[in-house]
Amino acid sequence: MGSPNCPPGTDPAELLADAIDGGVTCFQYREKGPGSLAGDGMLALGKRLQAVCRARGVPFIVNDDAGLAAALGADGIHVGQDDEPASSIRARLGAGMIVGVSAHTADEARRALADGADYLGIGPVFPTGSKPDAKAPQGTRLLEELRAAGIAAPLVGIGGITPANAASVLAAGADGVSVISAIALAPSPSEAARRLAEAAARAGRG
Ligand code: TZP
Ligand code: MG
Repeated sequence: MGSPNCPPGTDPAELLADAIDGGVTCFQYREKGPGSLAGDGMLALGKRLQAVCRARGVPFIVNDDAGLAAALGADGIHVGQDDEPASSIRARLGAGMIVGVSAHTADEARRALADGADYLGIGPVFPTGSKPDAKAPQGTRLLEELRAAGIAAPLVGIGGITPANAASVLAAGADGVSVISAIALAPSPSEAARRLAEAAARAGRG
């Protein structure tokens, strides 16, 4: 989540605190799209969101921007297929950094794991309104394929996931679900997070 994902007039740090209190176990700072902050503003919001995560013992991961991840001393970085491979990011940012990679095919998934990715983001599972350049939704097919192929790495489903459909993503083999709008645009972010955490617990991944 980043500031453009939050309802107008909402403080992203307050929204995040509410969401973590409801059950979010990992946070990715993704400051992207129309109206997003840059430069000092992006850094300042990152510091505030990181402080919220630290106070609650939740890992803070930065999307895309290795410079920002290093400047903040983030716990991890998440990159896409067009970014630097996991191996060179880790070489640059340090062995202790969590490195996540988005994968849309089994080949991309295998390559990212061979490059040393700690976890994979798999999606978009369902249609998403939060990423205009997202690839076509693919359902839970790739999650199932990766598990059937014996891949045991942590997999996180992403794209259009809600408390109502999370169970199908977890049943397909995801270890967790990653959401933006289902929490950030919910009438109660903490309640939405609580319902997602319950779905994970019911699937044995709480
Ligand atoms: N990558 C694939 S879908 C997506 C990203 C960043 C957006 C997910 O947002 P939402 O609102 O949970 O569909
Ligand atoms: Mg990216």
